[in-house]
Amino acid sequence: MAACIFCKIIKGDIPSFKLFESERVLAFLDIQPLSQGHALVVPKAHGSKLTDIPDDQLEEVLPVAKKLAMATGSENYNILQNNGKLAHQEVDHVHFHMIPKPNQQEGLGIGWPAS
Ligand code: D5M
Repeated sequence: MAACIFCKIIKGDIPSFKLFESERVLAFLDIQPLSQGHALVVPKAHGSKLTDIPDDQLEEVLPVAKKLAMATGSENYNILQNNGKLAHQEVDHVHFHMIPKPNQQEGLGIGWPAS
């Protein structure tokens, strides 16, 4: 979709710090990170809501988020999707956040990229 910021990132028209890319999924660092390593895992198929995305386009999402989480070296993280305005979705292209929550004893790994 022409006006969609994540479609522009997927096309390479807007720069991003890429962490993982496959035919169906792109993962990159969030520009407004809630913690160091906050990543977004984005199905390349455009859709505003989770129900807009065909199941086969979602298959890789959780495994990729898991890989990214493992690459932080911490077992503490949130993986979440904000779906709809009331759920605080700001970008209308489905995406999943992987937000590390390391405690003070856990350093973040330097495992980027996690592929
Ligand atoms: O979260 C949308 C997220 O998208 C928010 O954390 C900022 C992030 N964002 C917005 N534009 C960019 C670009 N250009 N690069 C990287 N990250 C970006 P939501 O779940 O919709 O509230």
